[in-house]
Amino acid sequence: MTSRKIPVARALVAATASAVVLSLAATAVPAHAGPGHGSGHGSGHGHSTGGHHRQAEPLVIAHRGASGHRPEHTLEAYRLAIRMGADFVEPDLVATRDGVLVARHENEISGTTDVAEHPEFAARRTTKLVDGSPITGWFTEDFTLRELRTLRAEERLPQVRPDNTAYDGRFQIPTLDEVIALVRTESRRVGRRIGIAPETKHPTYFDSIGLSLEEPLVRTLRRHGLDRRNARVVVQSFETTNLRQLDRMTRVPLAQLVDAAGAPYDLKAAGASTTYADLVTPSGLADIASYADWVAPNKALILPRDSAGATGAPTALVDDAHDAGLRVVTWTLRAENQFMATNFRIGTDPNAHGDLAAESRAFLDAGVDALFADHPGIVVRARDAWVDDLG
Ligand SMILES: [Ca+2]
Ligand SMILES: [Ca+2]
Repeated sequence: MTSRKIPVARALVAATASAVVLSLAATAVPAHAGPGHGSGHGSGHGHSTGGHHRQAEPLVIAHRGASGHRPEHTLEAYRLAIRMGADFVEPDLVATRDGVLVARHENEISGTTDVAEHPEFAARRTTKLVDGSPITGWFTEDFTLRELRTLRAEERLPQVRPDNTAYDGRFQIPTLDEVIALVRTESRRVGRRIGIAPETKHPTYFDSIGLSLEEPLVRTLRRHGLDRRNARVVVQSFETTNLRQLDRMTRVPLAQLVDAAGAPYDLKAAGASTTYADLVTPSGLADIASYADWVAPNKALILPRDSAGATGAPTALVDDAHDAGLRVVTWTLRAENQFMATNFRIGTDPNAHGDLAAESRAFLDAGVDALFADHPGIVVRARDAWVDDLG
């Protein structure tokens, strides 16, 4: 573990050895600290969960932008999220054929663009093995940035979010550079320092085709002056190997994503039997804390559903993660009934909105430090009310 990655809780225990360093670090922390500000005590709400004192106001991260309202991963979706009050926006990152990082949830883009309507690209439809699964469609790595620019974004869930299809065909696929520029511009406009939470998608796969994601990511962060420990940036991955690499490549905070089932593909590909469940045991969390600052579990790992599909008491995960010195961000809060536990649903229409504010409160009460949300406006209001209630 490098010294800069020492979680603050543990660092405070060892304060006799590093009191001077800590006090210097503390003076450098801005009032409203972001992910990775282990010493971000600025807001001082003093909320206590299971004996753990909350370090800062919980953050709302707009998942793929305000993806509940606009086609995901477009500048328009990110901009709307910021105007709705989101603290961070999340671009998922994949590579183009010429090695440019662009924002898409998947390298296969038939579900989120109009590529199928472009006869000039018809011959590029193909089947590839991605993380061991055969996927058929069109892939970003087969297009130059210039070619991708001729495509337009489409709503990924047209049945669930029919209103969003009004924006189909209007927005381009943005580059990481453009997302960072937008965040900078919008931060000035709204008077808040908006953060960015890029996710490296399929890093083992991209290595296998000679388009490693980490180097262009770190280069881009550096070019924008964001390769800093206190930058409002957190880089996420479902894989472990590339986060360990990034820990040596960049100063920005890192987040280990953990799904409710399965295993990190890098470990699987290496023949290891380690599962996501192993990652969130106390010893697994301690290992994550050696290279990352955040753990980002699927929300079912924090509030599991009972046989009726309702949430009850939280698991030990949030407390265990805090004990390991990690902060916790969970995913994904979405307004539609079908994505919620039964106790938050309103009516029986799977596409109608349930009580997202109640779901937000349940996870805040469970002690999470941040929430990924498709509908950031609702979650920001719920978070603000929850913080106010703390007095
Ligand atoms: Ca993501
Ligand atoms: Ca790589």
